[in-house]
Amino acid sequence: MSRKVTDKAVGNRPVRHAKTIIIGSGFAGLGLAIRLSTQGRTDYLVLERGSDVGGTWRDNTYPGAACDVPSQLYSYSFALNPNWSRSFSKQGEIQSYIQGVAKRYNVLDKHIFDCAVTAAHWNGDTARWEIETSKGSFTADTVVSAVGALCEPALPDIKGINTFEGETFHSARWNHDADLTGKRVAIIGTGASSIQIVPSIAPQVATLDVYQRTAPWLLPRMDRPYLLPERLAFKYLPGVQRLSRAAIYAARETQVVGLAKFPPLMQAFELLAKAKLRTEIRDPKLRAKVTPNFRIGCKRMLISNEYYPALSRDNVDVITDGIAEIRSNSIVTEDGTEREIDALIVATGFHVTDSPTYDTIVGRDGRTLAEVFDEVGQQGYKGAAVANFPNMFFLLGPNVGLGHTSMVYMIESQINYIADALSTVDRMGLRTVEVRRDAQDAYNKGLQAKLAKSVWLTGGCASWYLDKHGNNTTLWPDFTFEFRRLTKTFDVSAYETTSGVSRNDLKVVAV
Ligand code: N01
Repeated sequence: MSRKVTDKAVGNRPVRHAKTIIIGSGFAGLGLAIRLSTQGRTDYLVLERGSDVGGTWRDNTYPGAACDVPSQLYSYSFALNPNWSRSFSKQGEIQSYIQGVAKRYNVLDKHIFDCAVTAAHWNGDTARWEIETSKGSFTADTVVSAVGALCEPALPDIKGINTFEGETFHSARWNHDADLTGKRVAIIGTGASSIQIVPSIAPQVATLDVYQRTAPWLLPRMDRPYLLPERLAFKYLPGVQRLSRAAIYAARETQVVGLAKFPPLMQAFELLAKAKLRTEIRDPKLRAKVTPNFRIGCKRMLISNEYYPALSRDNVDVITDGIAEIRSNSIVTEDGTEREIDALIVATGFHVTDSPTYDTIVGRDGRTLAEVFDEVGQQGYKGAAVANFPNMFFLLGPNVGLGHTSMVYMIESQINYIADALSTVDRMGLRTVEVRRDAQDAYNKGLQAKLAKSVWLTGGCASWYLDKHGNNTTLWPDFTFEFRRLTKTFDVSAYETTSGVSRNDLKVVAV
């Protein structure tokens, strides 16, 4: 096994160099690694802070963790999985799929695991990124950040939360050693993670207090096991699986019309969700508590057939009074009620528009990504580049997220773009490539004009889709095939470039 990277000593400290360094090996980073390998590129490394591939599917192991996008869409187009056991896959099956693809495409020897990136600085003199990690220093001509938006758990800023003495953990860091059987448990949050956790643990715990700040909209989960004939057809007639995938893709794409273009159409979904609520919650008081007060789609639409029945259980209580304080063994709400608990689960989401990773990336003018975003908001160009950060690309950067279909589709669109960017840099002999500010501004003006009429901005809710400036800097506001078209090839004309490559000062070694 040999990795073609270069090695240069700085003092006594070896600095490993690779032409391209990818940070993170979830669906996005791994997908790009596979593309580079299949193009015959050997001069890249993937730095992954975890000890395995999979990203969010490696980390989110909470009870009930499963995908809310159909299995057929939740795979790479170049590696369809005929073996999905159900129409909506569970976490373990998705993680096994990702691990299997990494092995099959032989890219694991390009990975350095347990390697957390702590800083990345652009050095304009050498035209390189200097990267500090828990496993030493690296340099790279180009860095691709593939860390994703849902990787840094957000803890609520609630008085006394650190004084709680019982078992406590975030949904994305589930402590499987903690036995919740027969315990009095509280869960804060009622988002996509919580609605999967609640029905999974409710039968096991003594009591479950669900602290709800905003009631989510729920739609039916059309989940079922695949029948043997279907699985055989997927396996031996790949065209059948492609057809099934195309049909699911097309059906879901119709949601864009209501979500992004004409929100009143979302009322149809609202009617369905209200009917579900009436059928599944018979108690009018509980039903009133969990009835949302915003247009469906404004926050992520959730799917579950078990959540409402779980809330109706005798040992489950939905608490809508705000949390005033957390004490060593209880939660006190604003009405003064104190409820004792043994364990606290925090399902309060992630740092999306304020990711701590933004503090660690320092661009051309010495400002961090966090400082740049603080000023203008989380803006980028095609979700793949940010002005002031030369030779850096992003997978799952600003305004690439979706509320209705598979992120793998967006990731593959971005992989096309970035792989073409890297080829263009080579072909044109470019030393640096940085998106032009005016190109980025024009792109964002267009995005925000589209977003202004979307349900995410008109639907009357607060959500993690919006940044502190009130702009939606997370979601793509159009059909996903439109994004695919936009990212088909690298548009070098939108970038400032410099040429002249002379990087032969480094010897090539095998590590
Ligand atoms: O997080 P969330 P999540 N006090 O941010 C509440 C993806 N995902 O981990 O709505 C009290 O959605 C907050 O309340 P409010 C998916 O993209 C996918 O559940 O802000 N409550 C909300 O109820 C998803 O969108 C799958 O008022 C507080 C909850 O915590 C994303 O991950 C499965 C609070 C946070 O919900 C995140 O989902 C799971 C506070 N201080 C997740 N702060 C799939 O199936 C926050 N909350 C693919």
